[in-house]
Parts: sequence; structure tokens; C-alpha cells
Amino acid sequence: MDLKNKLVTVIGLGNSGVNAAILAREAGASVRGTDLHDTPSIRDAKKLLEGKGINVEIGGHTKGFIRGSGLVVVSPGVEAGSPALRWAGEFKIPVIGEMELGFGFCKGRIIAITGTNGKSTVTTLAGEILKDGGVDAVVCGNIGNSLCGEIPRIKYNTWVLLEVSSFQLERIEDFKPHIAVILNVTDDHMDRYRSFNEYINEKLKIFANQDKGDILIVNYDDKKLRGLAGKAKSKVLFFSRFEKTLGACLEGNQIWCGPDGRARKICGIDDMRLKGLHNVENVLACCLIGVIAGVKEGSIRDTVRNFKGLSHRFQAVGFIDGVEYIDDSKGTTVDSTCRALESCAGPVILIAGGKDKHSDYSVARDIVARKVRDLVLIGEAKGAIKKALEGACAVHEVKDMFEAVVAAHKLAGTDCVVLLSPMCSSFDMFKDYRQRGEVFREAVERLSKTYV
Ligand code: UMA
Ligand code: ADP
Repeated sequence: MDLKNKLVTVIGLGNSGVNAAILAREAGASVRGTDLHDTPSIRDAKKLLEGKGINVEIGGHTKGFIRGSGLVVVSPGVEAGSPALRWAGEFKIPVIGEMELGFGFCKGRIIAITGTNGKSTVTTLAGEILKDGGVDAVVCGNIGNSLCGEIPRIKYNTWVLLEVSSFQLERIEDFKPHIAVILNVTDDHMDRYRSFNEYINEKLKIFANQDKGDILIVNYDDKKLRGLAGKAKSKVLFFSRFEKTLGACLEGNQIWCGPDGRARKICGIDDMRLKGLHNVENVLACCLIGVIAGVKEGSIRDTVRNFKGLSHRFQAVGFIDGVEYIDDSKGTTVDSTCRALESCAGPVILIAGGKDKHSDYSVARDIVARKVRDLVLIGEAKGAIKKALEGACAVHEVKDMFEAVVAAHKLAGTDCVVLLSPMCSSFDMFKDYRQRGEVFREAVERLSKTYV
């Protein structure tokens, strides 16, 4: 991508925007950055960028700042309705996303991983498998560190494990990963998309530019995805918990991979520290990625054995009176909560609620009726969840996380599991899902001290 002497304007100055602005500046562009808000972290970003000769406006976008740009680069969190994007359209300025900009400068081979759930787990574990196997690998993307920021570390022989969101795929043009992985697609972000179809179509763009030298890996057990094989120009491989497919599958308790038709035994489900059937799917995908990247079977097995999983994803954080407390704060979709419930032995006291993404909570009705004894609700989505699940179990509404944990403890007796798996994002009450998980863990700790 040639940006020399071009005027590039970056919209949104979070992690993506800041790194995009710096990359464009270092590529010889004249760069401007604009952000709607004026917070301490955005003021820090302004200072950093101005130190690099980048002109910055914060606390609002202005038309004059967009006018005259040769290219606009947009952060994934900025929605199509943003005035800044409307003006770019009026002035007929080409608009690309941060990931597309990074792709234009990326020398390495990209393994792009998307899906409604499991992206961070798979991106991280696959990254560990490659690194432990002696392969030069960089992990980045929606997981927290944007592709643009990692460009200086990426060489020709680097494999880039790139977590990709639907937001990032909205504004791609040439983005073409060598390997694209789609883990699953279920309802999410219905506050940003008009329909499930619109959301799924964004996800499917991940392989739109692939050709026959590339590979598409798809979850065979997700019926919506299985039929994709016919649409891809790339070689299609599957992973499946139930069927013998070309790719990765289970035979009894053993994971086998054979992307080239030669089956290799990798490891057993018993080797996994990760719990839950959804994690078997994740590990199947990771083993397949490892084999394609040339990592030896024994090395993959060792990495799977050592991988403890990421915080706030179905992680036990305490025991009180024999009751286990599980933090699944990253369970921000209805499907992830259903998977967490499937993975719980015994009756569950479920703590849910948060910022409403307009999801269809009634999808969880069957499993809630089977597994949940009491549902404790917090946050903005309380009413919507109650309406969808009333009658499936007892429902209690509380004010905050501490009250939720106290209520769950009272309801749990000695035979339950207490699970925080909100089905919602956290932004109504917390900075992010991490803070929500920490507040849950602290509440469990506080309570456990009163009971020793
Ligand atoms: N802003 C504007 N104008 C607007 C709207 C927003 O200037 O009209 C500004 C905001 O004031 C803010 C900035 O844009 O300063 C935020 O942009 P951003 O949300 O894209 O923030 P980043 O820090 O760049 O984070 C993004 C991803 N965020 C989103 O997609 C919402 C991060 O994913 C990602 O880790 C990061 O890039 C790394 O590249 C987070 C996420 O929630 C974790 N992702 C969603 C998810 O996983 O469900 C998709
Ligand atoms: P993402 O990055 O896509 O949000 P994470 O790995 O962070 O995915 O996990 C988010 C939530 O989804 C957690 O609650 C986790 O337990 C659950 N989860 C992980 N993998 C899967 C999967 N393959 N299918 C459904 N849910 C999953």
C-alpha cells in the first residue's frame, strides 16, 4: 500500500486508531486523527500522536477535518451512522477499516479466526501451539492489540494469528488471509446489525478474497456453516466432534488431524485442561492449525496439556460451603451462556444481565429450564431477559454484582453451582468484561471470608 504524500484521516483514537495513525505516518502519509470523545485516555492518545507530527481533534468530529482527505481509516467501534463517515461519503473519500490498512503492510502469513464465540481462546491457544513448536508467531487483532500495531514485528516468515470481529470485516477490500477459520455463528450484535443475515454476511467476508492457494477451516457441526464449502474458492477443511471429516475429528476420545488425507493422532480429550464441549471444538480447530503450520504432534499435545484457558471464560474462582463459583464474564452472547450451562454439573444459580445487545434470550429457555434453579438478574437487560425466561426457573432482580453474589449464595444451598454468564456486554455497569469478572471474584472472596 502506497501512502506517501497522501492525507490520511483516522476516525476513533482507541487502540486501533492510534496504531493505524502511527503506521500511516511511518509509511510517509500526512495524518490526521479525530475522536468523538474527550477522556483522559483520548487526551493521552492526542499527546502521543501530536508528538509524531499527527494533527488531532478530540471531543467531536468536524466536517473540515474530513474534507480533503485522500483516505479515511475507521476504527471497528465506529458505526456506519457516524457523522464522520457520512461526511467521508459526501466527499467521496475512500474508507477502509484499521485491519485492511494493516493488511496492506503485512508481510507475514495471516491465519484469521472469526466466529461468534471462542475467537480469543482459539487465537491464543493456536498462537501458543505455533510458538511452542518453534514457529515465529504473532497474536493480535480483536483480542486487544490491533494488526497495525504489530506490523513492525511481522516478518516474511511470521504466522499472524489474527482474531477477527464482524466489525473489522465491515470495511475490508483486499484482506486475504492464507487461512481463514470460522468457529461458529450465532446471534450477536443485534444492536449494530438490522438482521442476523447482515451479521453473518459480514463474518463470511473473511474468505471472500481467498483463492485456491488458501485454506478455509469451518466447523462442520454448525449446520449454517457446513454448506459454505461450495462457496469458497479456497481449499475447505472441517473440524467436527461427530463426523469423520477432512481436517480434524474425534475418534472416541482422541483428536485426529489429516488436512492432507494422512491422519495423525494428536491428543486425547483427557489431555485438555479446558472444560466443556465447546472447548473440544476449539481444540480441534487449534490442532488443525498447528498441523497445517508444520508443528509436530507431540509438541501440539504438550501445549494443549499446559493450556489453562483465558480468565473470565468459564473459570472457577472460589468455593463457599461446597458450592463452586464460576466466572464466565466473557459469556456475552446467549449461545456462550448455553454452552456454559451445558458444561455445568448439577443445578445452577445463574447470574446474568448487562448491556442489552437486543439478543433473543428465549433461545436459552430449554437449557435454563433443565439446568437453572434460580436466575439472578442485574443490569440494563434485566427486563428483557425476565420477559424471555420467566416460568423456566425462579427469577430474582437485584441492584449490583455484590447483591447478586449474596443472593446466589443464599439460594445455592450446598448442591448448586453459581455461574456468572451474563449473555450481555458489560458496558452498562463496568469498564469491560474483565472488570465485571474481577468484581464478581472479589464479591465471592468477600463473602467467603464471612463464612470461614
Ligand atoms: N469513536 C469516534 N467516533 C464514533 C464512535 C466512536 O471517534 O462515531 C471513538 C470512541 O470515542 C473511542 C474509539 O472511537 O475513542 C473507539 O474505537 P473502538 O471501539 O474501535 O476502540 P479500539 O480501542 O480501537 O478497540 C477495537 C475493538 N473494539 C470494538 O470493536 C468495539 C476491540 O475489540 C479490539 O480489541 C481493538 O480494536 C484492537 O484492535 C473489543 C470488542 O469489544 C474487545 N470487540 C467486539 C467483540 O469482541 O464483541 C467486536
Ligand atoms: P470470543 O473471543 O469469540 O468472545 P472467547 O474465547 O473469549 O471468545 O470466549 C467467550 C465466551 O464464549 C466464553 O463464555 C466462553 O466460555 C464461550 N466459548 C468459548 N468457545 C466457545 C465455542 N466454541 N462455542 C460457544 N461458546 C464458546
